[in-house]
Amino acid sequence: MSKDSAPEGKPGGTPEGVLEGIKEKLVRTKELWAEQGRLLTGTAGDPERDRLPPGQRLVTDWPVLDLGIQPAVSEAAARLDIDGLVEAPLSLSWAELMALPQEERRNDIHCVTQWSRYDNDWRGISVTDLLARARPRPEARFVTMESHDGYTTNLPLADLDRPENLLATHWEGQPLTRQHGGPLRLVVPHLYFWKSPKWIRRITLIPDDRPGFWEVRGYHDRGDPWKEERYS
Ligand SMILES: Nc1nc2c(c(=O)[nH]1)N[C@H]1C(S)=C(S)[C@@H](COP(=O)(O)O)O[C@H]1N2
Ligand SMILES: [Mo]
Repeated sequence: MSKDSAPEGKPGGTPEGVLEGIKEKLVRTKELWAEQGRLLTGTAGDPERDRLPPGQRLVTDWPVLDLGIQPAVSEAAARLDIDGLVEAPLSLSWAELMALPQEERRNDIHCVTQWSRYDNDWRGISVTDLLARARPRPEARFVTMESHDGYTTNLPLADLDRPENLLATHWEGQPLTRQHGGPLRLVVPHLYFWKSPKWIRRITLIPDDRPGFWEVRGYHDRGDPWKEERYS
């Protein structure tokens, strides 16, 4: 995975001024994998029976994967907005986030590039809690999420509004490091890890699906690892 950290050329096909300096070669490689259906085993997994989804292998380290931009987001600059189709839009500062109940979760994570890591201990803020405060309107069916590096990803609202999901600030008792998305990242453990934005800035509730960075580049719209939903 460390070969992913080499800086590459300029981005192509991205909005002006956004995602400048991303690892374009890495992005192209992954797009090609998606076209070719690389890494697919063609077997369905059963979460009741197996702990490891099909085609995954277990790692004990924690690989770093991103577009090559790791924004330095200070706690003073950290802010989370929940907006769009909600009755009570939220724009929370770090202090306001810290004043909310801090919860813990333990879960397994699964990256589409085939690594899985068991028993990650997180601390942070409950997503269902925050959504309840923002009060989604009935027309809200999907979310689009934005991060400080320009990354975007999408989810059905039902996949975001699950009790195991967490807006994580800590991992194994320590503040989440910058490389893993600190100070604030989302963790959605039941889907491939590209659905868990690092350096999260905004969650917008919308009526219709809006594919994000990887989803427009051939990745699956939902990304269930048990169904091997790697690519569209
Ligand atoms: N903001 C942002 N979030 C992101 C990414 C990214 O490039 N930018 N990459 C995604 C991908 S593809 C993966 S596998 C995980 C990797 O998280 P990690 O580096 O903490 O292992 O973050 C996801 N969230
Ligand atoms: Mo990934």
